[in-house]
Amino acid sequence: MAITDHVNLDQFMAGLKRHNANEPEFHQAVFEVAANVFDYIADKEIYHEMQILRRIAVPDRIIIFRVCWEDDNGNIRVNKGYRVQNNNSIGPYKGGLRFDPSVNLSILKFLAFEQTFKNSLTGLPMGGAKGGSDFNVKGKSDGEVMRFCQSFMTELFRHVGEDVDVPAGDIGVGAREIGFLFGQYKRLTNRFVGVLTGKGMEFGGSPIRKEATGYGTVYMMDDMLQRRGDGLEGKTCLVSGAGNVAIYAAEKLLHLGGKVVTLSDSTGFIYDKDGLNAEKLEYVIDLKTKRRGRLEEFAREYDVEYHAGEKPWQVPCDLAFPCATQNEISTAEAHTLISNGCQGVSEGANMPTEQHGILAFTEARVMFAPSKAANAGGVAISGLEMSQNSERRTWKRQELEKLLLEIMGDIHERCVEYGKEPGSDYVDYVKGANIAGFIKVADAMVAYGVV
Ligand code: NDP
Ligand code: 2IT
Repeated sequence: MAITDHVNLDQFMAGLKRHNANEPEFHQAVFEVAANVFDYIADKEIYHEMQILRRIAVPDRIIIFRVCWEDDNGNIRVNKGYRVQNNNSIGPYKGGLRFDPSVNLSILKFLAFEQTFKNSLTGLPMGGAKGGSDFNVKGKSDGEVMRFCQSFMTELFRHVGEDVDVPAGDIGVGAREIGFLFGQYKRLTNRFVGVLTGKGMEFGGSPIRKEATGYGTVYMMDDMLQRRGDGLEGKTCLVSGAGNVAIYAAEKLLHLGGKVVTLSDSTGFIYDKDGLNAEKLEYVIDLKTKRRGRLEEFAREYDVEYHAGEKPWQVPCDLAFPCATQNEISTAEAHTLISNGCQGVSEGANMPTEQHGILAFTEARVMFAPSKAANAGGVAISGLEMSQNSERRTWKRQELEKLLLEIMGDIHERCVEYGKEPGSDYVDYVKGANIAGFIKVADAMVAYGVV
């Protein structure tokens, strides 16, 4: 009998907090999984004997390094670089890079932990990782961003590789940054391999990778609605964020007949009562990805409401799509959404809802798709970008669109399988995603023995 057998959830979390002090986001992410998995494994002795939950909550390895670069005025600047290689039980480490001043170990550990279960849910062979830097891309010239990315990769290159660890984008890391990072990897190693995903189409990128996260988040909502005999047509939707995920979530909502009335950025949100259309969305894409401007400009251009320093959750809606960042829906905001009649939430961002907010949605029987299921479409197409790179060919857009739909449909089904409440029609998608994601990784770890 193992010595630490059958601790309860409180004891487990107390131990985790002791060993990972001052990492609230990491505690939150582990708690969300552990709370469901504890019950599921209660009568499954092998997972206790092999200490799976304890081992899964410790990253395989964390790399922290200095990143020096020169700004346009010749000043030497220093940032921190990170890669958290969380778990490679079911495939090479895989997960994005985030460049944002808020980046710290707690945030990257939570993201790498989440990524492990998300990647498992896709059904593709990918382990979990996350990395990044406290570097602020805002206000930097292209030359500064290039020099930073080159310096970052000059250290990271020795820890990644197409069969080892394959980073991608996340907040602050888009097509421009991936180009600089890939160029430097290729230069350092003299190898043209699929070491990053989200690449440009000219150098090994995949059709629909840039759209995949946002589209997938909407497909997940559509699947939840269809299960109830409903659909997106005519639904009033709140989207937060105005980056990669938010833009393509909004686009897919428009395709499927939803009415998107909000978008947000780090300085405020716009409320367009008439709803966005393709032309307005095109303006946002140009504003945010090419001109790197603020949504306030959109509000002026189209004469819509702009709420500085606020988030969109006070606006009455049918459906909400948080696509900006973690903990952007507070518990109080969850209650506001519920009392305003919100019927469903699909999380495009990673862990955007506070723990008690999730509880509030579940208790109110709101359809709630957690991030590790709802935003898995992005990494799924990343996985298929890896396959295409290995094959040295590019698949057709239609083929990938079909695969994305299928993968999101499978994830939805798996959530229903493990999350359907006995004696009721309600599906606890949080529970379903956590258990379904856990099983594959846990069983692989059992197969490997003590490693
Ligand atoms: P981007 O950098 O492209 O866009 C992020 C958007 O969110 C921007 O509009 C940004 O505002 C806003 N934002 C960022 N931080 C904050 C904050 N603290 N408060 C308010 N708004 C904020 O990132 P992505 O769209 O790629 O990522 C968004 C979320 O989706 C993240 O949680 C990420 O982890 C998750 N995700 C991303 C995937 C991907 O494939 N890219 C895949 C799965 C999940 P501003 O414009 O002012 O910078
Ligand atoms: O959170 C995520 O899933 C991502 N940022 C994308 C990861 C990836 O490897 O495509």
